[in-house]
Amino acid sequence: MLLRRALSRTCRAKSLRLTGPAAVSSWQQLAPRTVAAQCQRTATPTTGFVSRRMASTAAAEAVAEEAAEAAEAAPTVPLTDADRQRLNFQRNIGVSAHIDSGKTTLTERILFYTGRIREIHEVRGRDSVGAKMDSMDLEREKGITIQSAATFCDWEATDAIDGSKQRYAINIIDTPGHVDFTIEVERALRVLDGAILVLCAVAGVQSQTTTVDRQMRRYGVPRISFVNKMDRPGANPWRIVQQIRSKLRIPAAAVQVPIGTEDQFRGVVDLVHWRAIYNEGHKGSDVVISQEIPAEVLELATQKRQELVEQLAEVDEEIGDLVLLDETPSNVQIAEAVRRSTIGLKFSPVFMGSAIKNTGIQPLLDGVCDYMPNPSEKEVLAIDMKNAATGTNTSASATPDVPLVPAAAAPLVGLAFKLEEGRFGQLTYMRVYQGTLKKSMQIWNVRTGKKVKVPRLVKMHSNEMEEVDAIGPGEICAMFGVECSSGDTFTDGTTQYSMTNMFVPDPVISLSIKPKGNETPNFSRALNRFQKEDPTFKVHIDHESKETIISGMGELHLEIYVERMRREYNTDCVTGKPRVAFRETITRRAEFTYTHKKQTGGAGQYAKVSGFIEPMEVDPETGKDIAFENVVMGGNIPSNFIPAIEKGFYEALEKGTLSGNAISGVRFVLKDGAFHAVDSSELAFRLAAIGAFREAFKLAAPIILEPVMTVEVVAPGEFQSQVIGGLNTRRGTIVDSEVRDDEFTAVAEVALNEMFGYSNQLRGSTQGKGEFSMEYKLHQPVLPNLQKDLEEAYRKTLPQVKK
Ligand SMILES: Nc1nc2c(ncn2[C@@H]2O[C@H](COP(=O)(O)OP(=O)(O)OP(=O)(O)O)[C@@H](O)[C@H]2O)c(=O)[nH]1
Ligand SMILES: [Mg+2]
Repeated sequence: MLLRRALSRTCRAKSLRLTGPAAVSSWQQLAPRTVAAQCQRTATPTTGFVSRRMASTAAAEAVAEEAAEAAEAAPTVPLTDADRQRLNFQRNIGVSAHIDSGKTTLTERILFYTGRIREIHEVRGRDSVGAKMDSMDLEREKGITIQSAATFCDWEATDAIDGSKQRYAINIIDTPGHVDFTIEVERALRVLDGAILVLCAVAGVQSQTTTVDRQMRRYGVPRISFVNKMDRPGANPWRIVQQIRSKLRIPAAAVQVPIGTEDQFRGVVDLVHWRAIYNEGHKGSDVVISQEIPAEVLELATQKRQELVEQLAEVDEEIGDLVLLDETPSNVQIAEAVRRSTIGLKFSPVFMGSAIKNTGIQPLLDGVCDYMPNPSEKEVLAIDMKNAATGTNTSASATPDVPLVPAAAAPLVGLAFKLEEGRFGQLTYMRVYQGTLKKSMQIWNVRTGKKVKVPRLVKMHSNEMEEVDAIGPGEICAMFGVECSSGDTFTDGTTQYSMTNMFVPDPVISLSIKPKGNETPNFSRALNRFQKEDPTFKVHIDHESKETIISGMGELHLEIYVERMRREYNTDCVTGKPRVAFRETITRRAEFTYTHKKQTGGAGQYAKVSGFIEPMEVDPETGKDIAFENVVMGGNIPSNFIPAIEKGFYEALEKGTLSGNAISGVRFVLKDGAFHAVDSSELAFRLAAIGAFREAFKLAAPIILEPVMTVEVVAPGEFQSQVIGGLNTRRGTIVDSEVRDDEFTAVAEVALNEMFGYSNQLRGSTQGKGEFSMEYKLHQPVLPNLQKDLEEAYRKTLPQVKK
């Protein structure tokens, strides 16, 4: 406890200073606001401990000073001692990583050691029960996680300094690794305060590790790295630490050293507190701590502790100063620095273990309590829609600037981050950011302005639920019977605070679908449900062919939904060939001046808009490459018509004129226009924007883009030339390759259009021993001959213009 109290105090004393190498600052550049805010937040006093343990006047003064500071930082409702006491022992963490790295297996151990489940069941285990968090039949059959699952548990953490025990409440979300289900990771990380990044001790940083890392940066999520599968032959945690530094560009260092290798792996040396930790007894439940470091790892441990201090010196001022003075930091100082720099997004401590062999999991849980932020240590900002609505800003363009405080007495603000349609109606997962959500309470949906009552409130334990009466701030829960969309914000009606939306990637693949035999209402019921639950799954009717088209993140994504229609809705379907989701964009700026005018008897329609469109790159922070800007001066267009023009622009983007695919990478700048007191309307301005955009689009040298994927292949070394050859024939560019003992990895960039049938080819050329994963990288212009073919094919589908 002393440790954690001291930590918060030291961070307050130190201002944030970037002392690290280029790698550090490049990591920070991605979330500078969050970093600064978090260090400031780390200052939040842990009065709960302080009042219990410090009696001196000086200490009391310090507490008062800290409370004053906290009140300043949180102008609304300040945290009370009771809030702090609760929040200090609350953690919300995600488990995220590449496919098959052992996230669900790890979570199963966490549930077992915390007493949430009585027995351990393995993913694809022989007992055919399956892991708790993979509750869907399809997940158990395929041995993969498809949906993220939430649970909660209590962990009695051991304080490393004084050995006291303290109970922590931990909410955990186990996420899928397959990139097809990436939205599940996205929304989990959107609402979590910290994460465990799991890595395989042999394969290390893989393609989806990089994706997950990007998602963590997007939401400023601090992460502990966990090198799992230490029991595997060829396990090498030091190579993985190196990869975290070089490939993910995060300063990282091991905080443990393994005792025994491969099948002899039996524990870890805790480098921070200089002690050995072994797992013994039934399923490793007995944690044996010894102050004696085994002789065979003593030298390595000494060297790795030194490396840890050196890494910390790069990112932490206090350790940096000590190292400069040639002083050796104490255990407490090292622990403080690890926590400070992890929460400050400057460092990732690396833990190691083997989930399957039940080794090293309890120390990881202690690490979550020691080094992950509590909910008050992560800055959360909301948009005040009252302000946003009065300006010309829409919710999409407003910047969040209202800090939320996880005080139980503050006005409620919660985010619905995930929906599930269940037998008892809609289940809505909520993260409560401030205030208290109570059963039977009236809450307001900020987007729709509708008031609803909360009929039932539950805490999720995978697919089971536990009824609760109230949920405090900083917690995760689910509500039953509240209709809403994913991403909606709820308040108690006293504020109009709205949380920003999460990043939703565009679908890359689509296919036509129709029910076998006659269409029943179940067909559209299922599609509606899936679409509501999953924002990366889209359904539309192709007006030319009249087919129902479903689009998603990959073949597996769509395959799972087709299978779920059969199982859950009794609807067998026939699907067409998967097709790539092409896009259109512009390559140069084009001006527009467009008047929409119509006179049909009564009131006419009149709207004039002028401005320009220009190419736009993806904004690395928001992931957006479409923007609407309004710079109209002097009221030439009344501000109430501006949203209609924005709407028209977005409508025009839905279908490009070259190939009928959606348009992206465009900024629309509205400079001027004119209106008529009687004939102007929202409709007229919307149509004017569409007309203006279409005209300008033709002049802006439009092109067709195709999705290019990062493909990662892992196969035994002897097949290397066949695999590389196969990727080359698909016009792939090899960007990275690595040969390990008897296995190699090749990473290539290949157009998705060239990837159909690759799994069969790979199986054939590697005797079934090769595996691959694929992730969307970017859209690139198609080759001229393909552009010609696509344009021609699209022209043929259009109604013929009479001569
Ligand atoms: N050797 C070894 N195998 C492990 C370990 N942990 C998990 N596995 C195995 O790795 C496979 C994948 O485990 P999961 O827990 O399903 O992995 P995951 O990361 O949840 O997978 P997805 O959710 O589908 O991405 C299973 O066959 C596990 O038995 C470990 O520590 N050592
Ligand atoms: Mg899993």
